[in-house]
Amino acid sequence: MKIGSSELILNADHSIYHLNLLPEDLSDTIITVGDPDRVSLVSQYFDTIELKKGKREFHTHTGTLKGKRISVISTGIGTDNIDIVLNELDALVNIDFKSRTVKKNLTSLNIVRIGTSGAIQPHIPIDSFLLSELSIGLDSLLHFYDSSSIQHHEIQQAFIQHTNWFKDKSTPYVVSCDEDLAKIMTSDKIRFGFTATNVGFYGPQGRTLRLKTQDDKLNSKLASFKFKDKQISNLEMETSGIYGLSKLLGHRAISLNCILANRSTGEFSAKPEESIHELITYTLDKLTKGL
Ligand code: R1P
Repeated sequence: MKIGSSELILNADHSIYHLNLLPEDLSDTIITVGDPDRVSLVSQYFDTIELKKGKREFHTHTGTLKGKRISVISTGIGTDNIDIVLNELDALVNIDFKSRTVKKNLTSLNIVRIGTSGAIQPHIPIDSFLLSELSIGLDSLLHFYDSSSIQHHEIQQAFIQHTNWFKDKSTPYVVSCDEDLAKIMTSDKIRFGFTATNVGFYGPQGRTLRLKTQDDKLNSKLASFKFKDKQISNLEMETSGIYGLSKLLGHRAISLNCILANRSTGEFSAKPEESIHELITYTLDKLTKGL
């Protein structure tokens, strides 16, 4: 079936609407970062850079490292942006832009997020690296898709019961990482975690500057939730969307977070740039050796 020009929007040069990329601009190994300035922090390690393109907060560099072609792209902040990035990355590989039809042979992308995050468990050290084994989406993104089959309903129900979840907010959804990619990307430097993704940085993550939140116990309810041996480890703003949409579209995704803050002890990293830099070199090393 032909996809209309209001649904799959292409720019004058036939690049995709927001990412501003052509199909040939993209590798099947993709690193996502939130901050557009972090794109060059990653690509500075490439042996060659063939492409630098951008539009809005979506900046992409594609190049090679030790013979491996990698694209690094910034997503900006939030699962609303993740909806755009994941759908457009998928369209670049799985939709024929000329015929506007879905290709017969689909490509599966390897997607690795390098992000920053705040821990909510006191034992998680500042500057440590966390791979989200699971993510609970407190945003509503996945509910706009036919996604029930990939949600972990048992964990969701237990969470709703434990937190007496708000009646005026969408149902939390739990999604998981790609286990094969997680195996490749892990080592004793990485701890596994259960990441909560929410729609904001302040109130939705229990931060109060001048505004009172609806429930001042939200973070402590998240931290005290336990499902078998799983406890929610950290808070950020993208992982649930990346995992949910990647799984639905047939891509492999993991999210690596550098823990810059600990919300339960009140600490913040004394060397955030250095720690992010270490996570970048760790990820590139694993990607070039393992994939
Ligand atoms: C908030 O400061 C931003 O930082 C975290 C949050 O998820 C949010 O996007 O991740 P990034 O460092 O990847 O942007």
